[in-house]
Amino acid sequence: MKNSDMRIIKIRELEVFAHHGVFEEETMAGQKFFINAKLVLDNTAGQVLSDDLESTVDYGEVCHFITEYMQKNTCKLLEKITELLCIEILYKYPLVSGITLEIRKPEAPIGLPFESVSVERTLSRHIAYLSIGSNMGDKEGHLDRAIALLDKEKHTRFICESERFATEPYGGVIQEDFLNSAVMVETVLSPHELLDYLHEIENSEGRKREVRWGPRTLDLDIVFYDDISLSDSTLTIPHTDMQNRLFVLEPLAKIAGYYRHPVLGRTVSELLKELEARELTDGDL
Ligand code: A4P
Ligand code: MG
Repeated sequence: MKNSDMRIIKIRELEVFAHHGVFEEETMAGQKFFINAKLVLDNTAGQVLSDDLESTVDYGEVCHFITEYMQKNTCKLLEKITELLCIEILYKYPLVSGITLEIRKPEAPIGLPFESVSVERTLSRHIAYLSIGSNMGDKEGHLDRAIALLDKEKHTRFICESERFATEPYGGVIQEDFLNSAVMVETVLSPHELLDYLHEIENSEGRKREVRWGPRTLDLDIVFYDDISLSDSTLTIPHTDMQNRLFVLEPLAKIAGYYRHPVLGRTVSELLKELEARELTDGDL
């Protein structure tokens, strides 16, 4: 990201009296915490001259939100409260795309002279588009439960799903028809963490990896993650074969037709049209 495209709001040494800690004396009596936050706001170029609070994030409101969240929740570990607060702020303030938060505890019961201890965490919010499919057992049920699980943990939020399409199997394995859709999520996970989480969800629906491209209770693939392009031994984003798959493009066009493939440089709707044209030509041969 270019520096001119972002704005940074910093909050320094916000003092909050709260009850986080491992020891009973900490959770009972409470103590002072100091919070430092750096909020990254994207795409603010057009708003440089705006003098309107609506065009930015109200730091006063953020300070009150942090104070209330710190006081309403009690965690043993500074790590946990820091993580939770980062996630809550990212989801509550859509203009904030990234945050670095430090929580300092100057009165931690250490029994030695020290100035303070603190935990710092940096997290960013990302948009991912997933392709989801099932061709075994209760297909609708597998998809329903996958979507509920995508929204269960704090690190990932379900935003929307396309309609579901009954599709013929792609890839040459003779098997039952699939039920496919596309899903948009917001997540603070990295691409590999998201893949691990999708595998957990697949496993919870009894997914077994027996035949490549074979029958499956549930398959969750990452199609896009922001506009990144990456490839290693476990993960390729955008999904390598998405431009050749009607069962990916057709649902995806319903929720992200305008989304531009970062490598091919064409939108999902354009890729869909091109694939349909290719399939028509192949059918004519
Ligand atoms: N992997 C690499 N990149 C990704 C990514 N972007 N998203 C790796 C998810 N996984 C990715 O996948 C094998 C490995 O691919 C993963 O462990 C991950 O490290 P898998 O789901 O374990 O195995 P698979 O699904 O049998 O193989 P593959 O090649 O991923 O198949 P696809 O691409 O998932 O296709 N026809 C219709 N109509 N509808 C379908 O949904 N699905 C498939 C499976 C075949 N035919 C279909 C459908
Ligand atoms: Mg897969």
